[in-house]
Amino acid sequence: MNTVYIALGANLGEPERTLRELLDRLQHVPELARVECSSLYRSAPMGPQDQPDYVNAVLRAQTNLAPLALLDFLQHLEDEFGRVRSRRWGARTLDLDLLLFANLELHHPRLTVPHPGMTERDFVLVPLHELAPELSLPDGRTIGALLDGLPSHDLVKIT
Ligand code: ROI
Repeated sequence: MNTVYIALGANLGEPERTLRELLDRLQHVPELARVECSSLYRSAPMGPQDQPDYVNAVLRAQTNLAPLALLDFLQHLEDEFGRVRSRRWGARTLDLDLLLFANLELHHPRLTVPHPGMTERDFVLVPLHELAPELSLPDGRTIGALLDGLPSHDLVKIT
């Protein structure tokens, strides 16, 4: 089994409800074990500002899937939970990003791990730090140090 971290984000429809339904579902899928989630956070959109606020969270799970099989599984869930993609960096009903896969560094046309944007995103680092305060990236940087390097956090904990 490998430990994986996955970022959740949604800002269309009822994002909080979408994430809670997803989390319920993930407790019962054979692909993932020991699913644990951070609090949910409300965050202002990064990118185009003319879209609703996001609800973001990070989950940790154990899996026997290989990285690309896990990616397929996550993309399938995005489709199932009604992803609507209008434009790059536009609003979406559910976005699932594989952040970390064990201590692996992977560069594949379909998948880069660690997720390249994660080190600059408060809506990823804050929930990740809540879930795993001692965690570090494969290159040795700690989540705490990355968080200290961010200019400010603009996140409100929902639960
Ligand atoms: N902004 C926030 N706050 N949360 C997200 O999950 C998110 N996802 C995105 C972009 C459009 C970059 N902005 C976001 O894909």
